[in-house]
Amino acid sequence: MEKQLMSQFWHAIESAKTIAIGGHKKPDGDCVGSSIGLYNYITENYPDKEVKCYLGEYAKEFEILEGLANACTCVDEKSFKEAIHSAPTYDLFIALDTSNTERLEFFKIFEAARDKILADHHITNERYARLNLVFESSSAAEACYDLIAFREDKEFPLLSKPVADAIYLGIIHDTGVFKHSNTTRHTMEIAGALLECGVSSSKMIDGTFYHKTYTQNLILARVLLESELYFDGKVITGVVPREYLDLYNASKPDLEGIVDQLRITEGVEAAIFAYETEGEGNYKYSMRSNDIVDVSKIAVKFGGGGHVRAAGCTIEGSAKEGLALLIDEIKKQL
Ligand SMILES: [Mn+2]
Repeated sequence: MEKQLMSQFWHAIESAKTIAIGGHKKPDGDCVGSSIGLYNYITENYPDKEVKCYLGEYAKEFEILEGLANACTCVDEKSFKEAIHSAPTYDLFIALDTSNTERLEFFKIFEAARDKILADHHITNERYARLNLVFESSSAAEACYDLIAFREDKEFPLLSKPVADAIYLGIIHDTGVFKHSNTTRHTMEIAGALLECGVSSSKMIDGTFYHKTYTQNLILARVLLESELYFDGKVITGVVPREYLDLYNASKPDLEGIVDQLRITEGVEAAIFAYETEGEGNYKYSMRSNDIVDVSKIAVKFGGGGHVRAAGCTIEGSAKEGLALLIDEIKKQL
């Protein structure tokens, strides 16, 4: 990343008195980790600034992060509306881990802010802010680390535990605990430096990544039981209709990780996981691939986005119709 852009990023923060940090809808570990990491760093280093994090409904496991409860405004739909309604006009909005404005959960607050900047790692980022820093990084959390390292003027600065834990959490979630192809030497070196900051590594990995609630296990089991294979087992699909959420008393965060379980099935190249969104009769699709298929290309075709090996989109209509369209696109690449 160009030094000039990074210096402009910090200049925007320094020039603002009130700052909002926000990420994408259905916040995952990277979205929460990068937001809280940057929040903790700014509040530690600029105690005179008023900073608030705006995150949608996140998984309970992330409460492991120090600062999360203080930082955040919102966890459910009711408080979401209240937060939008009562939000002041911020001097600066920092959007993290979000490739376009449709994906940005608190777009209204972003729109109203006097200045807007973003830091992201999605190749499909639409550069919708005044200042756009799109890193070639494993995660938004890794991008935040590089931004902090730039400000500290050290390759591997010593960070406080609340900052280090949050960034570590973001990295492990977007790299699948350092196993996805987006993990680089730099990612590992940062992780090593974070260990020296006292990160609770096994607590973060087990507590937020491998740990599953009983509800999550039940819904995962149901999806696996009903999963379907195509093209000699190269493609696998799994579906969660709205009624399953009620049946198992589950919510959206409980669906996290299901697509990865599908992807690791022997012989599978690409996995599609579909779940019905509230009210509208649409399905949201998460796609993963192992070696060949560029799922980001497919997602973009249907108005979504993401990465080569992990991407998503929303398609109107039944899961059967949506899956047929996506399977057809995958077939072209196989
Ligand atoms: Mn991310």
